[in-house]
Amino acid sequence: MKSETQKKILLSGAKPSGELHIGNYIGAVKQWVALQETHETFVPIVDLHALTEPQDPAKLREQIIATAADYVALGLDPAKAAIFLQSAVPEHTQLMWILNTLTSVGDLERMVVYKEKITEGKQALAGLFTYPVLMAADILLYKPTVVPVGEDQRQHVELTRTLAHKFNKRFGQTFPIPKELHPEAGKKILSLQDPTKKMSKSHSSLSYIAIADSSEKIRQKIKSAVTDSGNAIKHDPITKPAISNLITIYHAFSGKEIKQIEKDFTNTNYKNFKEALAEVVIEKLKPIQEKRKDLLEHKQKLIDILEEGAEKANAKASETLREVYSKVGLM
Ligand code: ATP
Ligand code: LTN
Repeated sequence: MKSETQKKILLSGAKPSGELHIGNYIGAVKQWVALQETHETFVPIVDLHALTEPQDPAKLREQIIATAADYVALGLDPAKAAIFLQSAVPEHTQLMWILNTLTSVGDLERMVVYKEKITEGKQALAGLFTYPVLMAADILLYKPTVVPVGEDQRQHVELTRTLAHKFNKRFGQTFPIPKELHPEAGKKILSLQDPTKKMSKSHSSLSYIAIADSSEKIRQKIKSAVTDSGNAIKHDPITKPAISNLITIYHAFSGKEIKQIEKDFTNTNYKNFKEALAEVVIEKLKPIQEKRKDLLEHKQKLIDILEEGAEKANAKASETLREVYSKVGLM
């Protein structure tokens, strides 16, 4: 038992509700790729979560397989990480039910992401409301030590910890308390069109750079990105959120320190910096896009990866669910 709680385990996931973008990469996937070397890694494509907003079935199927291609092309290694579909492991929804019986409606009503979606005009559906409980189930099933996510998911991971504490208190020690991890820079990449909002696949495509975007599109999107007043390439997220965001993207894609980037672009202007940034992003994405294209031409290989991942995930998930059912008194 003790060794299990000490084992390093990672769980995190992305929704196939659109195209994976560089915000997803910098805020989350990049960390998964680094940590798969030292952690037992579970990275579901959370397809059931995608259904919390209306999806066209044929398009959703395409997005699911494209997300699997993105995962692998971005560096997740199926030999090290279990890559699988959430819907292929029924324990996720089964544990969700148990956690639903411990979740207070008041806690769900406080979820900022839910409130924002309603303000944006999304329908107040029960699935959208209880979506953090399904996320808690995704996480707790694998008893992870770390959950690397973007900043927008902080409150959901907090709820997960609350539910783990509640369960442990009532039924005895079961779930280790997971810790969320954020990258040092880039936990919230901002929309290219509106730096008061995070980059999001549910907003206009000009506002994000998809992993699969062509060089032309990348140049165009960066060129038309909103900038702040002035012309200095200075990282100051409070007074210059837009240019700071572009500098953070440059940092994430080039590995150059932010101070160094400021120095390198001291005597230039936004236009020159944007052109340089576009080339850095294009260069970095090129081999990823080639791999992605190749994977999508061999879909059976992706399906095999997902099946193998689901098998690994299922072994762990069924063990946890059995333990949970027994502790709560189910036969
Ligand atoms: P949407 O924005 O459409 O609601 P999403 O991109 O937030 O979707 P996911 O694909 O599930 O949803 O996100 C995968 C991971 O990427 C999560 O850990 C999330 O926190 C992170 N992430 C998403 N957007 C950003 C962003 N703009 N900056 C940093 N991390 C992000
Ligand atoms: N809610 C997250 C996606 C998500 C997730 C998870 C992230 C679902 N289950 C488990 C980390 C761990 C989102 O909207 N980005």
